[in-house]
Amino acid sequence: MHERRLQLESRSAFNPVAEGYRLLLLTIITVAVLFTSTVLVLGEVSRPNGTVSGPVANARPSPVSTAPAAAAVSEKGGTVNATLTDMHISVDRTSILEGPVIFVVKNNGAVVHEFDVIHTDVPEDKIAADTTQVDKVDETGNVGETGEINPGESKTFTITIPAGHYVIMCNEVGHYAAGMHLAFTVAADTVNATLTDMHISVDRTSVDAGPITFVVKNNGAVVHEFDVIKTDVPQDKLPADPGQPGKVDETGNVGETGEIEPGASQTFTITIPAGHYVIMCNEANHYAAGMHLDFTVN
Ligand SMILES: [Cu+2]
Repeated sequence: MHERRLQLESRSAFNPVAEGYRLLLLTIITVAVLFTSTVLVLGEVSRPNGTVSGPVANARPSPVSTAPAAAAVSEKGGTVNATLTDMHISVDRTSILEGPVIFVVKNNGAVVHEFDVIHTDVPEDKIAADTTQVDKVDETGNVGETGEINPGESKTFTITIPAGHYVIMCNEVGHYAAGMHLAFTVAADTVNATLTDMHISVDRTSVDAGPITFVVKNNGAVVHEFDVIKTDVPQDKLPADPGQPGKVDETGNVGETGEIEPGASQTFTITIPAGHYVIMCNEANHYAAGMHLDFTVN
């Protein structure tokens, strides 16, 4: 009996046909498993959101989606993403070029918070107490805010604020004192100009559209001015002003300093569209003497 069982086992184990089918089946299964794994791994890697499926990611409201539209209007400003926790404010940038600013604020804390933007020269941790409200600070200079945000929720607002120093804070009772504040800077997009007898020099001849601040210094010995003219005419081809000898036509003037005494400076900010401009001094005979240059707003 023992011998017979051995015979049966050995007969089935060494059956060449059965062995052939078994190897073929194993090979098919192995190839199928490898192929499926490869497809799964590649699919996972090529998906930007990792394991989050496309439909779920798309269903989630995306507050940042408003950014491209605003960016098309102006190259200045942009989006600031902020996160509120108990008790801290974090932002993905602490300065921005003057222009429309979109604040996208998420409350990741367990309690209600708010997000206030205050225009002030006071350092972030030196805002005065509000004399009428216990454990709150004075909101003088508030230029924009979310209002209260519930835990887990987001709010977005857009403001165009001038260059300067700002404090961002939460003014829920006790939250400022607990540390919910930070300094924020809006920087002017500045063109520095120097006037001499008889030349204008600038540190840049092109800027992006949006607010531009001209800082103009008269280093000459006589009075000069600084005029910005929107025109398709080249810098040295402005027509003469028939009514004023020695001066040129100022049609298209979008901003100027007025007269600047020797040694003095003047600053002005204008928001002008893309195009070609001529910058010049129109004191009598100064244009003809060479006080002009081409300027481009992109
Ligand atoms: Cu001049």
